[in-house]
Amino acid sequence: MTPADRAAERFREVHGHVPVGVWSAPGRVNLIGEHTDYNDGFVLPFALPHRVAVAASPRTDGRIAAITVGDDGIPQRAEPVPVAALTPGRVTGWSAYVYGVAWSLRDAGFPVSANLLITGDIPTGAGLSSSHALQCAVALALLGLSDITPIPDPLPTASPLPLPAPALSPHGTPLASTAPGTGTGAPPSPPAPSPPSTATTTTPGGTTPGGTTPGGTTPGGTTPGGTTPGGTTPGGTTPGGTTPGGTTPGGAALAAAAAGGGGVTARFGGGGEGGGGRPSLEQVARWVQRSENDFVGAPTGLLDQTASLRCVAGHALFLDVRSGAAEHIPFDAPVLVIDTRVRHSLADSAYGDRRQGCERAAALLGVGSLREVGTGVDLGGLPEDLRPLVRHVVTENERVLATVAALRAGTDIGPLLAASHASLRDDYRVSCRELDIAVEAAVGAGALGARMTGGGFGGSAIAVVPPAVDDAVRDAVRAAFADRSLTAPRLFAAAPSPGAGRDR
Ligand code: GAF
Repeated sequence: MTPADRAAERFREVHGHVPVGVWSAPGRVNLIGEHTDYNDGFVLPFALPHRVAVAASPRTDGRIAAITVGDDGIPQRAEPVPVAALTPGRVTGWSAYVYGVAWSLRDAGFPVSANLLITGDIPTGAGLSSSHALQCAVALALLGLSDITPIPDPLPTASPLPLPAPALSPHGTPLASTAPGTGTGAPPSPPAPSPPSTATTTTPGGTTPGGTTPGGTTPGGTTPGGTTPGGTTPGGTTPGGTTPGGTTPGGAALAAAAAGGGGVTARFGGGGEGGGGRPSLEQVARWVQRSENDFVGAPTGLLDQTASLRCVAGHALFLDVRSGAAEHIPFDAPVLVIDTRVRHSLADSAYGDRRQGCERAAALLGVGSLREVGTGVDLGGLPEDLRPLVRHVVTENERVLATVAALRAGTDIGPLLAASHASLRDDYRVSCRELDIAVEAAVGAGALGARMTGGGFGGSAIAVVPPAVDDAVRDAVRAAFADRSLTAPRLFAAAPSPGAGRDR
């Protein structure tokens, strides 16, 4: 039975009538582009087949009520709350993820009084974005009860994404661009299937509201719905010939990435109201982000909500967080997900510390975000603790672009995944022993590439595993954990799956 079927059935049992509708949203893995989203950079996630489903009907008493049904089948009820009384801090635990979305949508002008029943099958606390799937499914359900269906990304209009950012002098002064396609610009206007020019990209930052809101709870243990919601990396990471000169982030890499075609591009302005007042999926992602940042208190970026809402089956989503422009890149490599079972929490201070470090570094470099820093920049003027953070973000953005180029060219992305993991482990320091063991064992047994995925500090790794070595890789990973007396990891294959939507 799918999560949507289960949600509908349990809703009827609990409320004595069928729900008006059922909406669901997937978890995600990020192929590459980690900790770049809150730096206005690039990401490349795809949606998992695992989903959170929300069965919903409107209420007439101005309250919102939520029930989750986990693996044990026992409903957990959150206290119904008057919508008008929703305010940050009023609710904690798993229900904050639900009521926070209602709060955000209420402030955006939507009626949100409803009964919600939530269930799902995304492993929680595994870095697979179960909490974002929950929030996205709730958002679509609450909008759907008002007959509002967000405008999907237009398909297909092939056009390249903008890339570019000014290189900086050692002291943070923007230098003149040295490669075509660099500049400060705004996203080029729609469909022009040609390589990026010197278009300017001023679209203000991906709009992370409330970035550093501290505190809050995490969706770990109290799983809404289901199985669980809950230095050196050096240059060698830019694959051959894609990056010129080194003073600009990816002029040619972007050109290569962007000019390839074959994908499907959706382009929006920074905001996202569509025609007739229908919100875009990009706008819904921002409402969900506001809920998570300011109601739940986790200072996350836009990667996960956007992946859950905007991914499509068979594709990875190449997203420029700064402009909101996205392109669906065909992706069919066999990916093995390795959940280390080390739980992580995005509301823990380590995530916020990294984010604050990036913001401090950007301020010291005199830029709005690290997206604007070029690969050739001398970081010697920065405090020592900030240099590796910047190095990771700058090289990771390059690697996303190079990965897109490699996917289009049909070449190996393994070295890029390896370099990403090394950078996250050594420079950004968000990996952990179990993730490193998983990555090393997978690659040692024949995976083409592997890396941690998501925020880190536990959670999951991914490996690209050709069918011929699938058994060997699984055996090697299990053995590596068993040999060290670690809890057995959960392993499953994942193909790019559909994004969020209405099920019935
Ligand atoms: C978590 C966050 F929620 C994302 O916004 C992103 O920063 C990611 O960690 C790291 O890339 O999933």
